[in-house]
Amino acid sequence: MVYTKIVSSSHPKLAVLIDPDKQNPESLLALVNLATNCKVDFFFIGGSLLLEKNFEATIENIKASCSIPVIIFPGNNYQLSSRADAVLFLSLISGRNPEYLIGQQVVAAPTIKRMGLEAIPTGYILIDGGRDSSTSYITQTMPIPHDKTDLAVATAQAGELLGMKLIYLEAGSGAKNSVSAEMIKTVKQNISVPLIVGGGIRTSEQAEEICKAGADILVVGNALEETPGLLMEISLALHGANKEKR
Ligand code: 1GP
Repeated sequence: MVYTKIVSSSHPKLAVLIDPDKQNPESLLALVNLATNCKVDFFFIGGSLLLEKNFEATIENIKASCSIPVIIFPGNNYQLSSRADAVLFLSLISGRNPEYLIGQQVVAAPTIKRMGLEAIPTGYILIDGGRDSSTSYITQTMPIPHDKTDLAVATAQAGELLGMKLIYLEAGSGAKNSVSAEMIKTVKQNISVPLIVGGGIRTSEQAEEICKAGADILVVGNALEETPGLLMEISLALHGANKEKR
């Protein structure tokens, strides 16, 4: 079970986000090999808007090339596959759009059950990352302002009380500013489920700061497209943050 792996230790874990539309088989294989060398813990796969029909094939290719678990990070209810190891069953709890709080989930649930796919209930919280995000536009929801830590904490607590097993603080893919260390630290102190943090992470220093603040899983996507070498730096930074946590 993927969730068991997530909670099995308090070491910060590293997830690489793969947007299937941005990969071809060669670039995917290179990324998978790099991720294996960098001891990446999970692949997240999905996107706000997928136009190419290679979602399934991308998962299949990853599974054929490595043993890193593939977790679907769905932009909508079409992004499901029985070949994946799990799906983040997201509810956008920072928003007030019923379609992304429960509507998409109702459509997806029978398929997930039929596939026997592990679904991990996840409270998805969008934080202002300093620029308009695709998530905000597609879901027609407002992010929580970057400095409103109290709102992020209350939202995360509500998610936990509703039974969500993970909380995801998301600054949006390609965010100018990642979620602040102060917000991560305060949210983490006020919940007891693992915390995922992503959006706009471009340096190993940022990664280290985010893990020290309390993130259990760090998600990196965009930055690796331009600078694949960053993955090794982030992986080493995580191990450093890990030593200080212990
Ligand atoms: C976005 O949190 C992820 O959903 C990753 O963001 O692409 O900015 O790394 P980046």
